[in-house]
Amino acid sequence: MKLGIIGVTGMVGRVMIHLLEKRNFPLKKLYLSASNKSVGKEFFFKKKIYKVISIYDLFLKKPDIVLFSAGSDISKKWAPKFSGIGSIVIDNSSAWRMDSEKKLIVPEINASCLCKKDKIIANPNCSTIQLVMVLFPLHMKYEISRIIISTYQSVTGTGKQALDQLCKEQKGHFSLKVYPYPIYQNVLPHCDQFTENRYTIEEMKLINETKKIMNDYNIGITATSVRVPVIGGHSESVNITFRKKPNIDCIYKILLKTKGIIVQDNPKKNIYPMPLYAHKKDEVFVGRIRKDFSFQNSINLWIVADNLHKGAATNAIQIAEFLIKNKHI
Ligand code: 2RA
Repeated sequence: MKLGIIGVTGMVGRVMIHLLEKRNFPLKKLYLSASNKSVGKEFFFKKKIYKVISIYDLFLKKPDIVLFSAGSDISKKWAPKFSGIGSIVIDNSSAWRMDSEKKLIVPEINASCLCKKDKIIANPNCSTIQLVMVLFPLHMKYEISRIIISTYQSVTGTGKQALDQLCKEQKGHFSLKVYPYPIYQNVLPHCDQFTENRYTIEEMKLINETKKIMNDYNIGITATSVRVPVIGGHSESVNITFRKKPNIDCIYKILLKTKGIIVQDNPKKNIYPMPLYAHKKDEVFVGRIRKDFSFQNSINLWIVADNLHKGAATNAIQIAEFLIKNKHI
């Protein structure tokens, strides 16, 4: 397998290299690529040095799979070129997610819909992945009619500059870079840009991507996305209303046996998911599972995952692993 990463110097790209090594991904060749200013930079993979090459040079290598994590503009420009020479693109940007011709994949949920002609595969937004991981098995059992989500999102979702802004502010240096206000000791009800309808792009991604992945456009979804001064992962408070009457014990059992999910839920022992402990993990953590006494057929729960892992790099690599296992390549 010849695999390339585009955007290797970014936060997600770095996690991708780490996970390829940790998961012993079957590789014949690994190519690391990034913007021209990073060409020549060095990375370690399995104790060997790899130099960053340009996207054009990666293109000339004709990789079997390319993991894109360099933003929408690069994906729009380069993904069709790579797919045109037979590479399979797994794209972590938002460029193709809502394109009706492209599939939006969370392997535990809908990878079986992939076929050999899918040459550009979209990786969902981080906050959506962890949400649908928990929603989907419950939807299969009780049919969700409505979801209300509030997120508490790590600065790592914005990127390295945001992490730098937080670290500098912790030390008392306030020179705003990424956010319109300080993030240290603050909470911003604002992730990504605002759209015409007064929701942010991040909120609209949660709404639209969730429906596409679950293949159900009848679910009512509303979201508020919030940036918090945290680095370990995204947290989500989720209120779910079902068409069928849910049973809390049964919900526990379903989530306990769902692959990729870890239930952390023991109020007597103060056990619940937190970004401090989800940091650098590949699973999605769920807890605070409880009945909503204010509305029929409704529950509340709390979901946490490392947005750079299952929310981005892990999911992309799992898609690649699925393609290999199922002989799509
Ligand atoms: C964020 N969803 O956390 C973004 C990252 N993809 O802002």
